[in-house]
Amino acid sequence: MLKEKIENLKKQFLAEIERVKPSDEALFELEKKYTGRKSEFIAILKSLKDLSSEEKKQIGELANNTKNQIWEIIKNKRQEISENSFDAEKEKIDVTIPGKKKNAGHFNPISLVRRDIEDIFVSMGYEIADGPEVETGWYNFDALNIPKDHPARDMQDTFWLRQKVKSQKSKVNKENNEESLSMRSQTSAVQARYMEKNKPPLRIIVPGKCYRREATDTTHDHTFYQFEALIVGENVNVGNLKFTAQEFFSAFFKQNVTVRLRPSYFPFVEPGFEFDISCTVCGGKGCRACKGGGWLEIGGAGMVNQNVFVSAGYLRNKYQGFAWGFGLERLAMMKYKIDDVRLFHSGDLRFVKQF
Ligand code: FA5
Repeated sequence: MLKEKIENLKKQFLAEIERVKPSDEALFELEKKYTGRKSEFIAILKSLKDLSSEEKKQIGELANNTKNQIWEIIKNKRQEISENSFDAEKEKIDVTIPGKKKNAGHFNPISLVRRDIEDIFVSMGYEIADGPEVETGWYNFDALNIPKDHPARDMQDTFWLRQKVKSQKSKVNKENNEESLSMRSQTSAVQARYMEKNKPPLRIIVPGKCYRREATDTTHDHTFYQFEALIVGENVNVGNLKFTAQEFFSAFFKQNVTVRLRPSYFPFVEPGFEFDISCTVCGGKGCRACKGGGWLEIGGAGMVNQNVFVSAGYLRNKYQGFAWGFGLERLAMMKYKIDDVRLFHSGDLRFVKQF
């Protein structure tokens, strides 16, 4: 009877191992079920003790053989699984299939130009300074020698905010002791801010965003970038200004660019200049970018007015300095031959992706 039981167990095992999907877990479960401590097989082996020695020998041998066969079958199945686990068909790589293109971000031309400018000036020993885009009337105008009723203020009429702040020294607003905030219209606003906290000699550039209420055209946008330069020392002159600008433009355009200084008026400089460079889109012949003139107005410049030094807390006539405020987009337009400033903020990916 035990003999039949063993043979039935074997048959049952063989049928079951054919049915299960071979996996390490499934084989472990089968091994446990048929030969584990709590298996029927072990129960049979334990009951051998009640048999005669002849039967013990016979059944014992059969049980052991059967158990060994089960183990052998399981062992072979395990071997098969490990051999088949590498599926050459699944694993093969077709190196000729075109790869998936990764969309990498890249810099906007304004950032590219800004980084170039910063590199050049840092190599000339300048510090890069910064200031807020929401600015008080004091720093954007009054400290720059532009009092409230001065016409130069209208030229840069900008976006005013409703919020008012405690007046910062502005004589005009002393009565009610508060003044309006606006989006700064020029990076010159950083001049007095920086000088209040730093004593000469100093050399800074201030790249940053400016805002103006403009009727926009190919060279004017409502939001644009300028970069200010400010040098203050005891012996600074217009020659230094022109030389520095020329050094910068040659490095920036990697070619000789013609510079033109025209007398102009900005209340915060004396003397003051309008600063032009030859149009690099058309080489000076005249095109849409330079509105046919061959020159592109890059910015304003001049020797710092002593009133600005006084507003910043310096002694009158102790120092001299030069300053300029150049348009960043205008430089980018020339460098990359772009003929409309409004493209920079258009959000048009066809434009941005070209850089
Ligand atoms: C100024 O803003 C003065 N703060 C510059 C200055 C600094 C003069 C230091 C003296 C000493 P202006 O308004 O001309 O000046 O602007 C300077 C430059 O900013 C322009 O030449 C132009 O390149 C750029 N810019 C001005 N307005 C716009 C605009 N709406 N869109 C694009 N670029 C502009």
